Amino acid sequence: MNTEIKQTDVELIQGDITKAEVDAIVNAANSELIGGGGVDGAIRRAGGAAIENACAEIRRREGGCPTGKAVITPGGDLYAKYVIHTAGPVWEGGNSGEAELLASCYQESLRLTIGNDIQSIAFPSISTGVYGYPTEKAAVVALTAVKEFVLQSNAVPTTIQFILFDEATHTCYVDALHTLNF
Ligand code: AR6
Repeated sequence: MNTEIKQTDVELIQGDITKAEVDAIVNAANSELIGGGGVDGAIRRAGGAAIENACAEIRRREGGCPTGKAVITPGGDLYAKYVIHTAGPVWEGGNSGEAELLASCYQESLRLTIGNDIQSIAFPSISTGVYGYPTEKAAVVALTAVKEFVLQSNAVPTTIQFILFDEATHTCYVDALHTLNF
């Protein structure tokens, strides 16, 4: 599934983000930047000590990464040169600012591509695992946030991938892309 917005290619792929051949991959982290399970665990295992060392330094310097914000580290042993860590919201029913925080994760991550020479970036489905955000809703928020960033910013990566681990998640993003009329 490919679609063109301006000069940016948005791709929805089913697969494992640790294998992505892009300049930066995004990690669905926690605000403490302490390694967890899910995609966070997979990225840290594949990337090795360079990621944990850089996260430890950010923890010392800044205390972590508040929900909705993003920080950048080297990619270590990954193909990707960088990992952008963002802390998604925990789903609490939808009336606690979850959608705004989730949109912010995507936009703050994209903002970090500027100045770091990142032409291609891959996102997982942030918050829809352990954090319990309903995937249909999260897909709409994610794609809308990316679309807004692309339309508003002058410096945008040429390739933005969503790498969705399982078929059900991939289907939700494909449906959302159609609904949003990208
Ligand atoms: N590639 C792509 N997507 C993946 C992969 C992978 N290798 N592995 C899992 N996913 P989750 P969250 C999908 O739980 O909900 C961690 O412990 C997964 O199927 O990883 O934001 C952190 O440290 C799901 O669709 O992230 C935090 O504490 C999506 O990635 C907390 O979990 C997100 O699931 C963050 O929870």
